[in-house]
Amino acid sequence: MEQTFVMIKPDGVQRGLVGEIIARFEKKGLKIKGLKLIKVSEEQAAAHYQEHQGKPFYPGLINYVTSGPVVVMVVEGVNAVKEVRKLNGATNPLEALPGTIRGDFAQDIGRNVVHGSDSAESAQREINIYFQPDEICDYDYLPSRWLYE
Ligand code: DAT
Ligand code: MG
Repeated sequence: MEQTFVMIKPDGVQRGLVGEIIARFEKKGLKIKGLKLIKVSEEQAAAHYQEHQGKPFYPGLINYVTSGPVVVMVVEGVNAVKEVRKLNGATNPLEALPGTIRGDFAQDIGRNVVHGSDSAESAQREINIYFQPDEICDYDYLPSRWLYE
């Protein structure tokens, strides 16, 4: 099993999309192992987006992600990283297909509603920025036997 990190960004929370977005991950059969609503600190945002430091959109990105509460999640599945990024859709909502979260709910790359880690390694790094180990819950996810052969 693979874990990934998901964030419903401030626009997603403010626009009342939290339930809709979580429902998509649930219906896909992804196991939610951690879930909370938080305000992202400057330090967390800088650590999360360190790969983008120095790029023209970086200040706006940090401003955006720290501008209001977000929902952070630890999500598990056999190919959780890829499955989440597929459900999220392309980074730029203009290129995101209908049926994806960004394709259905966003229009602007700077307000693209949701984040998903780009690899298992990034996921572990990002989970550590936002979660304490005791906030991640291990439990029997009963649908597993109906999801995987
Ligand atoms: P993703 O969120 O799909 O992993 P990324 O890691 O390349 O995409 O970029 C992180 C976030 O930064 C992205 O969700 C939105 C913002 N961003 C990326 N490229 C941008 C650009 N050219 N202009 C404005 N914002 C951008
Ligand atoms: Mg990324």
